[in-house]
Amino acid sequence: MDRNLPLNLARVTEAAALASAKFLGRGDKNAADQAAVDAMRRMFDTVNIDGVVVIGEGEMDEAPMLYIGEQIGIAGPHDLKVDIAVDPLDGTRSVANGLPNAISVVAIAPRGCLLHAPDTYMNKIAVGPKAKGVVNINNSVEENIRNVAKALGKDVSEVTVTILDRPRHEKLVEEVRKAGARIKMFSDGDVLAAINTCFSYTGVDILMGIGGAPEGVIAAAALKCLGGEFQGVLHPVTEDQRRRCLEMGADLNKVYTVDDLVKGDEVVFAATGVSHGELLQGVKYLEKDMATTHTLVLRAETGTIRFIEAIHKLDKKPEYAK
Ligand code: VTB
Repeated sequence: MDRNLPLNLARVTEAAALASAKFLGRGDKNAADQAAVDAMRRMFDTVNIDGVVVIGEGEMDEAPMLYIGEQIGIAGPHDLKVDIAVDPLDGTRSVANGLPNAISVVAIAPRGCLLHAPDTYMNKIAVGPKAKGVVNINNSVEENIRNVAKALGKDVSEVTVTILDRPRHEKLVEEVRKAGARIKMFSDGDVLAAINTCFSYTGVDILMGIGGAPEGVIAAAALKCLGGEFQGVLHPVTEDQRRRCLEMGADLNKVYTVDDLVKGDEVVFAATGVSHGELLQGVKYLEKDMATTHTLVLRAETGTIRFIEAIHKLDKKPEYAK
């Protein structure tokens, strides 16, 4: 995989972040999402790949851009055939409501390497590299927390589990409390929450709970690069979702590991903060016509972790002006 591709991907997520951050707190999640999609799609037209979207904005009839199956990139005969997973704005509600942890995110791997996840829920567990190998999504919550505590050299009371704030997690919250660990709830964005487990300074040790399956593939791509662990079990809630999972050949009892979700070692990943978070700063508007972005860029082959801070001159990029 071209080693400059990750840096080009940073341009793609920066563009989407800059475009959607203008909608922070304006109460319009669709406008924020549309701006991110348009900007991301446009920037992809500058990237030398022969790409096909496998995780995107929906099926072709639901989404005019970045739909599943869309061919993107400007490929020459020698450019790599790749699978693309995008979430132009993970946390549309967060942006609309002026809340933290919204990101724009892209993962790319050679063709056939990213799982075509059905658009349903997935029960997930994620931990950072130090706790790799000690969790099992089929174990009890208490056992997983105890094993992570041991691996991190912490007391159980010092372990923090991060959980998506949804009514469906009431029982999980109870179990974590009973086990004696701390909880950090978040309102949206479990891709970033999974990544946070790989950086101890975010204060988060384990992600647990049910989120979107497509987001699970994107999180697994990042955790493969970061050396963390991710496990997911598909969790369709309606008969229709169940049927779709089976039609796509998915196994509802299988524990999908990082290697099932993202094959091989050639995955690259980029995420730019839209609103502020523990790991990535959101887009900040400085003096007139200036904005900053903060981007995480990862490459599994070498394991390099890059944080890129960029200052954008908005008078030269009028499409992102305030
Ligand atoms: C989660 C969350 C995402 O979808 O995956 C969630 O992390 C799952 O769906 O940011 P519900 O909102 O129905 O719980 C998002 O909120 C949006 O993709």
